[in-house]
Amino acid sequence: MKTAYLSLGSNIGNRLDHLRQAVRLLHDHPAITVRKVSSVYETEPLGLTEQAKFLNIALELVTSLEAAELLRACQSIENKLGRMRKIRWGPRTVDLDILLYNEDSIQTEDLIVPHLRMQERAFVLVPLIEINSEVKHPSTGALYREEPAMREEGVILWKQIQNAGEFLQQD
Ligand code: PH2
Ligand code: MG
Ligand code: MG
Repeated sequence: MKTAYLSLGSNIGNRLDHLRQAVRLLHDHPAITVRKVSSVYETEPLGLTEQAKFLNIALELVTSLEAAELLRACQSIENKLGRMRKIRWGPRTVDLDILLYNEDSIQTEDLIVPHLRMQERAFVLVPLIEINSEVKHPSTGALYREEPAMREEGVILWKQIQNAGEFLQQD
């Protein structure tokens, strides 16, 4: 079994519902168990700033899938939830990014782990550190909690979550 950390984000429609459905679909996968879910944070959009605020969470899962298979599972959930809006070519309702996988460093055409620039993004780091404050870069050993981006503004606790079960069960 491998441990992986994911970052999830949504900024369209019922954002919380999209995150919850994505976590449920992950957990329902026969080869994936979602172990921890962070609180939900409302975050200022980064990159393209002319868009709605995001809800972001991080989660910890264990899986027998290889990293490439986990990526495909994530993409299939993105497609499934994106399609629910029935807007052709419309924006995705949920984004699932693999941050860390089994302390591996991966560089393929489809997947780079650790996720590029995750250490510069408070909307990734703050939820991640909440579920595991000891996570570090697999090759440099740098603790993510010590990254300066951790102290950036624009990441607000929106809904406190105590455990994964609670997150999945709420209406
Ligand atoms: N995702 C992006 C671009 N910008 N900003 C926030 N706050 N949260 C995100 O999840 C996010 C973003 C592309 O994946
Ligand atoms: Mg992303
Ligand atoms: Mg993505």
